[in-house]
Amino acid sequence: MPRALITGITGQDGRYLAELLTSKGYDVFGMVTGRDNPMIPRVCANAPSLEIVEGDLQDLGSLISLLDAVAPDEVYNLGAASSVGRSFAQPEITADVTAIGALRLLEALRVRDGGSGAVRLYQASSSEMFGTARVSPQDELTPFHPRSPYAVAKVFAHHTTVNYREAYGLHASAGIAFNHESPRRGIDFVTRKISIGVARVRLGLQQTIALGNLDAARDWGFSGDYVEAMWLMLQQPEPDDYVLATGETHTVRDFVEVAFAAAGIDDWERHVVHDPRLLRPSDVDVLVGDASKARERLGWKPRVSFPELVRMMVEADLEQEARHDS
Ligand code: G4F
Repeated sequence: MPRALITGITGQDGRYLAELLTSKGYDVFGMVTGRDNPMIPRVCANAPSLEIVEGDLQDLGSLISLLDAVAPDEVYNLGAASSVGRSFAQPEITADVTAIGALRLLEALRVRDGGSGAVRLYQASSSEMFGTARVSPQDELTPFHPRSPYAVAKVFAHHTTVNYREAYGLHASAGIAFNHESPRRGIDFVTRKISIGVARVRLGLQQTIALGNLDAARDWGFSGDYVEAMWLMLQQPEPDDYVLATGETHTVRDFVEVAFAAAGIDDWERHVVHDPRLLRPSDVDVLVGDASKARERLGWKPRVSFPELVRMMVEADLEQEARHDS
């Protein structure tokens, strides 16, 4: 049975990936920094054979010990301080976990396996790295212009992954994933904030949703589709980098409108208030990806459309909020 280690197991991608790998017969190990994490029972609920193990991207020794103990065939580095907004308030933690954390994991793999490439690594790179992109749509060759401490950290992690591949022969691939969402998304992110807010407005539990920049446009797909591409990348004989995207872009305003419509509310403007405190010191205006390479070489394409994604999230939150209220 192949063995996989996932960092960032409690995030939406970690959970969908653990379920996918379990269904493929893997032994799956999910890394947490401490066992008191309240997400652990929820993560294990849908992947009963998942084994929770301790390790920390901020501690090289713990990563070396963990690789020794788990002896994985594949490692998925999904762990990061992943809120772009919060990275402005916590730039140092962001850099340590997201940038140096990826370096530590690469070092642990290098020390353990040298250049054998026996262990395959997936690095979660991000479309945020493109930032103020001069080219649209963005592909694997588009230059980076990061606009947040988070994005700067991801650029470091991305280049370091490529460097370890070239310098030491590691089988290390990076997925430059555009925004991907799901009912499991954390409420720090705008899509889930909107879907929960819409559900609560529909149920009469709140009147308004406070939002910042409504004009930002993102290429939003479904997390469950994106983890399939992560797995496919590690099945390739040669490591490489791939953009993962839907090729469509929508504004935050579009998301709000479609979400309210999914809950049967047409006059959404009455329920949205602008809060300037939610604006970022620098934001990314528009992102849209070209995933031709992933389509041609991996045979991957996202299945869930933008309206289906929004509806899925709103319906899940309507159910959840109605349960909490009863
Ligand atoms: O949902 P967001 O916080 O996602 P963002 O910044 O695009 O980053 C996400 O996607 C990246 C690419 O995959 C990941 F690397 C990253 O880890 C994360 O998953 O914000 C989207 C847009 C921004 O322009 C933000 O300014 O929504 C705008 N926005 C408007 N009001 C808001 C809000 N964002 C948040 N989080 N909360 C608001 O109230």
